[in-house]
Amino acid sequence: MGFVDEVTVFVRGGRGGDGSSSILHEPYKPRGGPDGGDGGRGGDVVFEVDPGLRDLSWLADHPHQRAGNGGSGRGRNRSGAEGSDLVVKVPDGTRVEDEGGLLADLVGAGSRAVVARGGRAGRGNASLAGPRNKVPRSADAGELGEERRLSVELRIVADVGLVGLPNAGKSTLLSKITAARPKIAAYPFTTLTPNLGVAGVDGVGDRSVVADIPGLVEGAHEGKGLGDRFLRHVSRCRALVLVVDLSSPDPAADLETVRAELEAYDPELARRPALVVGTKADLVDDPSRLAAALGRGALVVSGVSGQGVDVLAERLGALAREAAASAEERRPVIVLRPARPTFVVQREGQRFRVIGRGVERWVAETDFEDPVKVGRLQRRLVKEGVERRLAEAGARKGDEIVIGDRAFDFQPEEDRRGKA
Ligand SMILES: Nc1nc2c(ncn2[C@@H]2O[C@H](COP(=O)(O)OP(=O)(O)OP(=O)(O)O)[C@@H](O)[C@H]2O)c(=O)[nH]1
Ligand SMILES: [Mg+2]
Repeated sequence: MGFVDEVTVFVRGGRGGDGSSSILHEPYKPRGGPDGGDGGRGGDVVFEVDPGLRDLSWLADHPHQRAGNGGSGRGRNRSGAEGSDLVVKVPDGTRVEDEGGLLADLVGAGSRAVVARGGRAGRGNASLAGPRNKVPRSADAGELGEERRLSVELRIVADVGLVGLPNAGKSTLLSKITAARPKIAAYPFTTLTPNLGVAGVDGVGDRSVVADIPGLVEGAHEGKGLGDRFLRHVSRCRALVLVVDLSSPDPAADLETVRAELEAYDPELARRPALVVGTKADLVDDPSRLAAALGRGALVVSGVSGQGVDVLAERLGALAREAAASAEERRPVIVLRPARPTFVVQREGQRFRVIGRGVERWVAETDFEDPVKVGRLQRRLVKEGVERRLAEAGARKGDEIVIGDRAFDFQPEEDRRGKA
């Protein structure tokens, strides 16, 4: 029932399938070759915009999302099946962050971003065979998928936002210019979550998405009333309609309060294309005079008598058009992080520690009983630049190196080669 616009979710890409270690045995052939196939890659967790969704409540109820694991490779060069991707539908305007900051800001139907990559597949002994080792007896293990804790937030995407003090008459106007039927009542904070409607459907003015934002009070930007929870939805509206109750004791002061809150939250909001609307005209004697105090171009309307509603609908269309022309085109933002997790080298007294999810994982996945696998790990670390960075950090031959919960002696490759 409720409207959820903030949620924490845990996502995990599928594990890559293990490579197979197999030797072909054929009758009447003296020696078969390695024929272990590669594993299949792990599936990704993908977020994709579905414009039919209005909030994040589904995710709130299903906070753990995992993609499929890759299958293991098998003999006769058969590769493992690929893990299936998991596509999670999210509403338009979903922003995704992890500890490292913004990951994706998904705007527009069909926008998608990979939020947890599947692990790479392990190679089978057939593809590991090379001039140095023609018949490898072992294969690679698949890599674990990425695992992330995500902060997911919705900032609704609308052309026009209706903003004003509580009880000003915003929801009433939304119900007049769109087919939306929000709750309307004679007390403040009737609207607790943003309502959306589409204006201009019947040909009056341009088609535009209008959001009715819960009322703002003085101090909203510092958390008063419903606070800035809803100001962030305002931030994505291209144009604003400032709704003022003409029957209030001081309409001009009300307008100032709303403007000041927008400005305090984000100075850029105060510069957005905006229209001032004085409503409840039916309740006052001289609405035009009161509206004049709201500045030039302020409209006079009444949600009850219907006065001025058609003019409002037309002006709204024009405002949305003007805002769309001046605003940047809305595009999804997807932040690309380095494909491989990076690492850092830290000195701890006499020893050196290498910290990085990728390298720690490689070490954790290596079978240290198997010299072939240890050799492969070494080559992988060299290729990743671990050895070079250790040397730069001052590590000398024989120094203790710690990666994850393993300790090693530093043996730079040049030395190993020299000995061989
Ligand atoms: N007489 C008169 N009453 C109005 C008019 N517009 C709204 N009202 C009344 O004012 C009250 C508040 O209207 P809403 O549309 O719920 O106001 P709101 O700005 O959405 O209020 P919140 O959601 O609480 O922020 C209701 O009792 C409406 O019937 C109007 O033009 N004339
Ligand atoms: Mg309302």
